[in-house]
Amino acid sequence: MQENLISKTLKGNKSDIPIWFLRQAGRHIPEYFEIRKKETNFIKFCLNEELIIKSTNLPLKYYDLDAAIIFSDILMIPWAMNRNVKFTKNFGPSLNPMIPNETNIIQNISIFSKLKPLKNAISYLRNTLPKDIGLIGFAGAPWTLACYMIEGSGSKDFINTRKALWSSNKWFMQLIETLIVYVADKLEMQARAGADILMLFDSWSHMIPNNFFNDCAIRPTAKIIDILRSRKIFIPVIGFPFKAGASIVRYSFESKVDCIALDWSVDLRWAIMNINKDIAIQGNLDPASLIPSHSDYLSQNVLSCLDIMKEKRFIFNVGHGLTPDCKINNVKEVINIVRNYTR
Ligand code: 1CP
Repeated sequence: MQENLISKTLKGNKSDIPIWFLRQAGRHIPEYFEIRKKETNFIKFCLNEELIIKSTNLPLKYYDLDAAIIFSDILMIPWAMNRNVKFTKNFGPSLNPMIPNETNIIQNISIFSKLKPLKNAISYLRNTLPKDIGLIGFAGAPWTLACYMIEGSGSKDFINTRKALWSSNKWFMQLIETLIVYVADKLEMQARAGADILMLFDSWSHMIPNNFFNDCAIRPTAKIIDILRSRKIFIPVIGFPFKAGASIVRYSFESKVDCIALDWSVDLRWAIMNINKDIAIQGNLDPASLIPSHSDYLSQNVLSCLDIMKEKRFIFNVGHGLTPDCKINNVKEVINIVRNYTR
């Protein structure tokens, strides 16, 4: 039985470089829309065991990857918390916005029973996927979930969320504390069902005012990992503090993650000098480099990332999700370069 390369890298191995792609299961593969047509309501899609399994497996049909990421969405926790989450075509998610100081934050929700199809799909996938393919479970980090829950949708600046942080701080931190437990529950459920690796997406961490970065990103992440370890879940956790700038240094030392995922704006040479040397690094090709039909810079850039990370525990990935217009041939070219690279 062969362990997957990502788990090996996360545990200390430095031989071959593993590769997978953020948002690899979604919209850049035309066949996804065939599967998606079977259920037009996106929440119901994320609760349909058979469709979760098909979507998770889809990228493995096209690419030689080291992992599958379970098909779900970060907003399934707010959905389970009865925030009336809906996805509208060409608009994105909408939720009932939370009013600062509203009292109904603490609800005794059972993530385990609400997200049972996710659990069943993971068990099935772990039993059927080859052992050398890692299965990644994930959740949104508490700050990013709070952003959507207070704003009621996506936003360019999450002004209402930031305002609530300043004006109703005690309430805001109570919301973060509640989310910490639900996120830990969702991650625990995925680990128990068979996930090999967990990932926490803090996609809006660049919206956190600097003086609150510890309270809103680092401490909640450390607390989630403490809860998991206290529940005897010891699989590695990858943290993704998207675009958080220099704050990622402190995050790398204090958040207790086993690996930090870097966005495309981070200079890898700077990262290896400044980031905690005891954790692995994942990243950070610009997903936009996979859009043009032909680019002379693509292979050059992939090779330069590999050369910089030659001596490090490194997982090759993009620095944010693949976009719907990403070209399948470009993804294949990148995989080829990484597979043929010798350290
Ligand atoms: O109809 C559709 O198909 C909707 C598009 C879609 C898809 C394919 C959404 C709505 N979510 C997903 C799946 C998804 N979401 C996956 C797994 C599949 C994959 O590999 O694509 C993952 C890992 C996510 C995670 C997610 N959802 C994040 C974190 C990662 C990131 O991109 O920063 C975030 C922020 C979301 C919220 C979300 N869900 C969907 C949309 C359109 C959005 C973004 C809205 C916004 O811009 O604020």
